[in-house]
Amino acid sequence: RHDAAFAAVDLGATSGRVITGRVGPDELVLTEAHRFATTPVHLPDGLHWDVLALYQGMLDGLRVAARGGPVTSVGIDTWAVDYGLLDADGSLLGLPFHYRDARNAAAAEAVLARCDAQELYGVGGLQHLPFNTVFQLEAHRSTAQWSAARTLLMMPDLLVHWLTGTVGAEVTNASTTGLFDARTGEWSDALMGRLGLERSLFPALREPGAPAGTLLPHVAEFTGLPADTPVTTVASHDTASAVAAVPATGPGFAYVSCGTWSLAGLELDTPVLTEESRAANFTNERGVDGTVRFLRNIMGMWLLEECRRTWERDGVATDLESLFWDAARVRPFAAVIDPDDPVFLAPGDMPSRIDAALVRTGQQVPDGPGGYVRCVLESLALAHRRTLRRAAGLAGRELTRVHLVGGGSRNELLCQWTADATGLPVTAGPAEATALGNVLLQARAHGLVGGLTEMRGLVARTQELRHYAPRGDTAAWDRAEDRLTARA
Ligand code: LFR
Repeated sequence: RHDAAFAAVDLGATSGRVITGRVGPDELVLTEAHRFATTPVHLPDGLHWDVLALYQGMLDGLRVAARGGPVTSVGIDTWAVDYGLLDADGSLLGLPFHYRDARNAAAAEAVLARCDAQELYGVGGLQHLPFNTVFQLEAHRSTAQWSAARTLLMMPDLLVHWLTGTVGAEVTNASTTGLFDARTGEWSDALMGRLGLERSLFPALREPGAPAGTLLPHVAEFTGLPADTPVTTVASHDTASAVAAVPATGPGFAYVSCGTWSLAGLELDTPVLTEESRAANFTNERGVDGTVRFLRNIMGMWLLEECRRTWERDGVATDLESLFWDAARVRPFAAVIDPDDPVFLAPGDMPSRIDAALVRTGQQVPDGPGGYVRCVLESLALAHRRTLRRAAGLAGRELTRVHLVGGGSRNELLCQWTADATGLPVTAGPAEATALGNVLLQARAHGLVGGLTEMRGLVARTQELRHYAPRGDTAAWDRAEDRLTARA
């Protein structure tokens, strides 16, 4: 086996990155070529992705990557659920909506009035989130764009299309639409029919690892990459990529993929589509090699990011080091919230919304940024604990370890408190799990690494990980949890 370099395009809710990953038998090294903001844009009709800025950021990054040496292939992952519509000529119809747009809640209700939640869950196995693609489409249907739409492409598929001209629907991301059959791993013609959605809108599925074409001539010219550079289908849903790179070396592991969202759950072989699981709002998203990510979305570092955005607007210093320093000195459990409260979903003043939630539940509001940071991190650790315990119960599993990956794994307070709250050892890192998963899927498609176990072994051997042992006092977390339930 030789070694080779792969370019991973990884777009997230706050930043986009192009990262080069060098892979060899005992080598897995990432180099960041380019990073750019992915700030959404408010237009009169709602909140959108600036998809041209994303595309240009990706091209700029590929150009930097190309200067660093030969690139064997390119792969793209982004967040899930969002899409663009193409007309009969293949042109994009309007700017893709952002999943935090406010139009979805009413649309979700309209869909559920026609097709009940049990039926949707029985097929798609998705937790109810107001922004699931199936609900967004309902909102889109009343627009002029809709009648012209011939093809729906999920965000990474749209970017792959612009790089290569090819059209396809990558399965891990397709599984977040609500129109995908969690059992068969195929589009659900039945649900599409039931909801009056044209089957022909949805392209043929592609598995991670499948070739997705080569660069269009103008892309090759701009980036400086050879025109025969292949684009490889990766696990294009960022969470699927991140979980593929969890450095687990044995069974019984749970994961928390912690960035803007905390995605906490287990990897299973088959979906859990029971009424109990639906009521607990657990999702069954598709992973690499037909695995199932049985998890719940927890509001995640978004709470902290939005607090900081508000403080910056108000001229308050938001240097992370000092915020965490202050947070560590606030009295434990002075204030806890339920991060999953939908009031926290939309962009806007987060400290005020936290205050309102605390007042509603008869708690004192924090008297400074450190208090809010402590409230957010302790509440997230509690939510990790609640979610992982529930997942284990629903799936009939015993948990032995939590792998915390993603940007949140750099946060020592969150890692330690997650260990304390769950009573389980936490292995933290890699922070760039998503980019690693993207690179590894490409490397595998090019014969450099084997299946999931081998990929994970390579991550475990090559990446710097930190270990947090649970510190005895789970009782304090039990009491905090009881208080939260009592007040809800
Ligand atoms: C994480 C993520 C989650 C998905 C959310 C919205 O980046 O992809 O898995 O639920 O973003 O797409």
